[in-house]
Amino acid sequence: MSSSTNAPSAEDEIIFYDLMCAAPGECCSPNCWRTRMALQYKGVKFRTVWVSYPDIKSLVGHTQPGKEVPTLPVIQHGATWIADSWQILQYLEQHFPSPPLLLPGAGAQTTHFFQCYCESVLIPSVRLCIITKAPALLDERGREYFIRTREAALGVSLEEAGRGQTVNAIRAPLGPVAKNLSEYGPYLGGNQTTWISSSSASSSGLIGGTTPLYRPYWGCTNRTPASRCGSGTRGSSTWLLRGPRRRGDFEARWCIF
Ligand SMILES: N[C@@H](CCC(=O)N[C@@H](CS)C(=O)NCC(=O)O)C(=O)O
Repeated sequence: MSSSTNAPSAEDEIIFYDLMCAAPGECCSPNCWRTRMALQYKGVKFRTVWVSYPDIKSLVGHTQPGKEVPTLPVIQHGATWIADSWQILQYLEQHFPSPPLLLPGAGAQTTHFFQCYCESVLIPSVRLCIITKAPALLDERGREYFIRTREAALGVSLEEAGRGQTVNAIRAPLGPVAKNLSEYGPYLGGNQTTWISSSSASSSGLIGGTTPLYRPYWGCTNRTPASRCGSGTRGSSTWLLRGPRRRGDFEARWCIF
């Protein structure tokens, strides 16, 4: 996180650096979705700067000193720049406390645990399945960059890496999520929408955007314009973060394949 002594006011517009996708105005990055949902849920005034993968370093690399591969999302508020969706959440909670996205009782630790679970267990369980489909979501330069860097990291072609992989691999790691929801839902935060829902919605949105089987069951796919992704009235935002309309729907969406 980088900051400045010229403290920005809540009135200052936030600039949100989001990942550029295949079609203008559509968002496809699960990490950026979290931030977009938080901004929209809180009703914060912001505008988006769309950044193609190969331009991330030159545009926002200074916010992540020493990091060879800097990442999005990044926000700029006045002279203050914040990188990383979790750090951005902390900042937004502090400067735009209402409505809150952290659980009042369990606070940051439980919420952080769930985000780590999404990042290090849920998404990796199907990473090789979705990695072959992700390039189609990106703009041309982003696509070329994504394929080149991922193939270099994997040491095989994306096609080869994805061979035999299916989305069913997510069934087992989703079990505890479904159990928690059915016992304590309707939200992953109990009776209210929280960052936990937004982390989970972003992960499922990515899978929904890359896996046709999910598409009919998910309201926010890679084809959902950014303006409609968690935006509009508080009601529609809540719907997106919650995903399902009825108690128990959430796991049905996840486990429908
Ligand atoms: N934990 C980070 C992860 C961010 C992340 O991995 N962002 C991806 C886009 S979805 C990125 O910018 N990757 C840059 C690259 O691979 O060059 C967060 O939540 O902000």
